[in-house]
Amino acid sequence: MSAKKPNVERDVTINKSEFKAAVVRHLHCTLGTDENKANNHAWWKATCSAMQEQVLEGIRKTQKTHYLNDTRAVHYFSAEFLMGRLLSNNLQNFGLFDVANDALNELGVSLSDVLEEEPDMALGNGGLGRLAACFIDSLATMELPAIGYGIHYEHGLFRQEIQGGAQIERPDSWRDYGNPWEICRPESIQEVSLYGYVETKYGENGRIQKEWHPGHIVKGIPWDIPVVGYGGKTVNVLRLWQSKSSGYFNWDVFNAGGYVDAQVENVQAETISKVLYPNDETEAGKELRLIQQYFFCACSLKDIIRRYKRAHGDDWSRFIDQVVIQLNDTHPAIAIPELMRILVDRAELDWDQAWGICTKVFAYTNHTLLPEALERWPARMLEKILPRHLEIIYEINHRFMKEVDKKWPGDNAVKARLSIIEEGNEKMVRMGHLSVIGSFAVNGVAELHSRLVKQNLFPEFDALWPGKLTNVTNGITPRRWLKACNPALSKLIDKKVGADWPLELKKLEGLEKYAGNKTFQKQFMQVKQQNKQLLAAEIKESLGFDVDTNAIFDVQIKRLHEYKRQHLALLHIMALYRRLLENPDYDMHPRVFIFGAKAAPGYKLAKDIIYAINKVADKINNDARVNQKLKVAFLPNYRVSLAEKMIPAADVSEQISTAGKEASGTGNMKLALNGAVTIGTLDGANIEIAEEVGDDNIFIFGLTVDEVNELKASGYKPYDYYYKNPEIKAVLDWLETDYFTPGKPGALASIKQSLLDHGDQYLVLADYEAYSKAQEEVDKAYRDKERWAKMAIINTAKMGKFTSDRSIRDYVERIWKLNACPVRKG
Ligand code: GPV
Repeated sequence: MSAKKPNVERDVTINKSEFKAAVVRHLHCTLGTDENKANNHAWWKATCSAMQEQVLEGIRKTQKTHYLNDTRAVHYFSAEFLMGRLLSNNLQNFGLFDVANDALNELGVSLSDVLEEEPDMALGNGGLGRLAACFIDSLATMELPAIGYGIHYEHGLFRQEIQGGAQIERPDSWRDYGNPWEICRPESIQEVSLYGYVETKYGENGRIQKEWHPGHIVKGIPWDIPVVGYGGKTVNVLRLWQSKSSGYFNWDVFNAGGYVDAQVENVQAETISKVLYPNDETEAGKELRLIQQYFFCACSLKDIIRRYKRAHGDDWSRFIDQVVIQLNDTHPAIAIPELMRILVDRAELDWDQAWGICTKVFAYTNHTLLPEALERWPARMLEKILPRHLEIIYEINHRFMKEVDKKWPGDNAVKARLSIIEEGNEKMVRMGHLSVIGSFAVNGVAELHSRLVKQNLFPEFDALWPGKLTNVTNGITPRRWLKACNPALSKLIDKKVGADWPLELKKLEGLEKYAGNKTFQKQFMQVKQQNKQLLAAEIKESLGFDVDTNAIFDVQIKRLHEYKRQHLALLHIMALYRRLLENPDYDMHPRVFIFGAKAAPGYKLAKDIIYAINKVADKINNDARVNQKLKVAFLPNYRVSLAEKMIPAADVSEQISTAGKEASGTGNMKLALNGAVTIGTLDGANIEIAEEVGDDNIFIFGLTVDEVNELKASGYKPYDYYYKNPEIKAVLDWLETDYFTPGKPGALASIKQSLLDHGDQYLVLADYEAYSKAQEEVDKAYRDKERWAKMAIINTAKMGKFTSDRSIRDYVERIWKLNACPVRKG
């Protein structure tokens, strides 16, 4: 039953001269250019096309194998897949990186320049979308039958520019010049209905029949993105749906002289997959967003059912053996009533039978406890867009309420808490409740988070269905996040523990015995130094100033959110600046604070914090009194490909969320894997990282979840900290002056206000002193070169647990019950 360990040996054999020939052939025959005229972009496309020959063979073999074996498969439903670039990954996973490098070299072209031509595929916001990308990498690597389902956004996450310190959003256009990886599958187009009304009919047998008469029909066009497993055997696909007008022309409107109005419907259909909502962890509440969610779920379910019927006809009895659907948060939760609709209204199964199938097919992952991220849809909106689904949700709820009454007879309070419908001014549908009720398994994404899901978010559900709520700690793919992004460290590791650690990450533990070895420490830190030089060059290119690579590279990279507390780091940076101004001999090792963060375009305070970081950076970087010791670099347009450059160069990893707020974090794992030492709170997966590396190899500070709760219960007063701690007072007051924003006093005042007058929800001031002390410990530790090298090595050595292969193994064994299906030659 368990997922087999993937095979290391390569199936694909193409040598350098064949690769060269293929690239040149594609320059000529696919791109219509030649070796003399081609620019790097053309070389990139030609190289992708040469790879794509191997990839397509892999897809064909994989699909044939899965079909012949009639395998059970997991269907990963996610509104986001943050894939990043694919060429380097596909070359690595096929074992063709060196072949391609040599081939291009002989053609007078640099592979690393060519790789830089690829636009990131940024069809996601942050951690949740990148997790989906790591998971499908692991699924293919472990030769598991799997398909990712999502939306083919025309525009992914916005491109961030910084102008005068402020974030400006620009549209992302990742496929403006064509995308060489995606394969259009017009033979699998689906139609999706929207709007309209429900007719109730009475069948011959007295059975009530519901018929949905939709007002609009849109087409879903599938684009397949190949997902190459490490070793190049299994190549799964990510299937993304693009919306198009159905061509269903509204002749009534047309004949009434409304030619333009009739065309408007086309525009609306194509709007559905136009753009990714850039809000991370905030419910949008917008009609188009709900339509996006339903659109991709309906297309995907039809696709799954078409494939099932090809093998099993109208016999639904084996559906639950063949299909499991993982819901990546509640974004695809509408798939639950949609499957009910198909089974009850279309296949004419009776309700109990249909519900029995549904509740054995769906599993749900919760990624947050933040109330503003828990999706709720106005019942009126659902009624308008999906009238039949709202009826089905009411029916699900009605039956569920009876079950609740059996367990807690007459308890209306518990019913109100558990109901899918939240009564109030406006009736709301709680998608989290629907997901828990309609799934056979529910998981959180780190031990602490899963415990809080059980204790705080869904306690009664846990009592009602013991064992349904569980934990699967997140993970990251070591292929992208070490092997590909940090080749120097990878080669050093190969020499010490062998080359199969990308498949068996626990093998990194073999490094532990060298942690105290001076020679190895030197080699390890030399690699870090090289990577810091590469990042320094990037900083110079992007921001125009030099940074000292002997300084501590202190990195905080993640979406900008108050709960992630970039402003805590900012206050501390301002305090260091102040200490240096007050005492030029203030003893600290030089440090470069490096940030990458996008703010949701409508999140005012998040944008203010970006502005403040940039303004403080300007001042510090240009102040000769301090800039030998202190620099701040905010790198614009943080994205997967930039993360791949920042992570290998980090000495310190900032993971400083308010305890209880970061469900897991995954950047924390990537940074530690690359030898960065964490300064962090006891939150999310930091706790499990601390367990792995040991207390001596991590800097833990701040309030625990229990202490946070106690402090809030006893009435937290941020002003107490302001008056008690002169440094806090000084830096907060500094924000109100025009020191950092000459001529514009008060331009940074909103941060101070949020921390004092608006109650400091995330306890920045309460944790300030502990953070500042922990940073002094970091400084002290770094100055002891041997101690630091040892810590860094142990961090890399102990990250085995956090491979996404382990997460997937957990899902496979405890939730999905899948078998690996090895793909062979031929
Ligand atoms: I809900 N997460 C995210 O990136 N976007 C969201 O909309 C939601 C959650 C993140 C969590 O914040 C991280 O702690 C977690 O590591 C990640 O999801 C993957 O589980």
